[in-house]
Amino acid sequence: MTFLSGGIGGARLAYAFQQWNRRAGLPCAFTAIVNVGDDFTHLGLRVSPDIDSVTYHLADLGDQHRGWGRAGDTDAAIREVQRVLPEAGWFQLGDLDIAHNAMRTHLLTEGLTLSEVTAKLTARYGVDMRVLPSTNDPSPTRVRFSGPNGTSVDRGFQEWWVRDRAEPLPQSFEFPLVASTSPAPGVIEAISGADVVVIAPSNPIVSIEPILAIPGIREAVERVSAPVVGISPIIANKPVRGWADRCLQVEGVDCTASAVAERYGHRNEGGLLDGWLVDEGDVTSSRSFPGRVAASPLRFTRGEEDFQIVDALFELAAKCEMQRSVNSHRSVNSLIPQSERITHSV
Ligand code: FO1
Repeated sequence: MTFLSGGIGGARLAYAFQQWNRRAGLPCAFTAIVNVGDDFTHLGLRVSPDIDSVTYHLADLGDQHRGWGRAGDTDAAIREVQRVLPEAGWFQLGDLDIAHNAMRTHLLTEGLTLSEVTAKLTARYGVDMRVLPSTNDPSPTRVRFSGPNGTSVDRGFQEWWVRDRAEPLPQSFEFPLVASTSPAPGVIEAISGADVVVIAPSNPIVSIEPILAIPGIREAVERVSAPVVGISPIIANKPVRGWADRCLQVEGVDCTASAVAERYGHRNEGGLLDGWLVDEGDVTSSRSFPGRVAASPLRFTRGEEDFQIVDALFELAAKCEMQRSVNSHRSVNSLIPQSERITHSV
């Protein structure tokens, strides 16, 4: 079971998968492929926010209110930065988080790849789920703004998202280095060998798209024989958190569960999804999506609702699997002369 993850929605899904796996008493069968487009160097530290959100949630160390950083962390270091160098104090790195990012920076400087650093740090935090960066190559998300007289400027993602609180609305999001990246070791195999591929309820534009844009990843998802199901990051036309609505607006996508499903596309029409899991209130409006649509409560609580979401996801995946095997049977059948075809109703 492999899932594409970014931001807080991906981290909460990772935690739900982990708890479901533990309740089932099974060895961990999940692999997270995590966005690295948010990564940047700040105060000399190499920060990987989406990898850290997944790691902290799985290690039960995450700040549940903010969704990022460490629970109960102190802020002596960042307050000193704000006192002495306020222009660098906008990114709230807690003291333990600084230690974590210093360890990442130290290991990277020693020559380890981001995959190796992530494997080492997640193991040290007792995390048994496999957490893979989408790529080991730098692939920063940049935010482009049109300027006067046809000029334009771009800004780092974190500067826009955190320092500038997602203001103003940009002209576009760009992944300028993505063409020269390659999937991190194990990523393509984790997709092609999966029995289910899940797209987490992450920001489709700045969390999932940067993963799919890594050469080979979108193609692997399109080609995989397993069912591909997504979880809507939008409930009742509002993002569960963050500014996904503003990001969707930049790409001309309505802030609705069905519009996001259409953006990912249906497998039979060259898209990615076989199935789409939406909040109960969004089922009717999602009828336009040609794939299978299923309903579930979609707000993670770290309690019973999480198990309901995972169960609903697996039930949807099983139905999509059945549909895919019927479709492939039909397509194989169509190659067989009519007289020799096996015909049975499913
Ligand atoms: N998000 C914020 O909105 N404000 C912050 O000050 C902030 C600090 C921060 C520090 C470490 C880290 O791993 C994540 C942090 N985030 C912060 C979240 C970060 O911007 C993520 O990239 C977004 O949540 C989107 O994934």
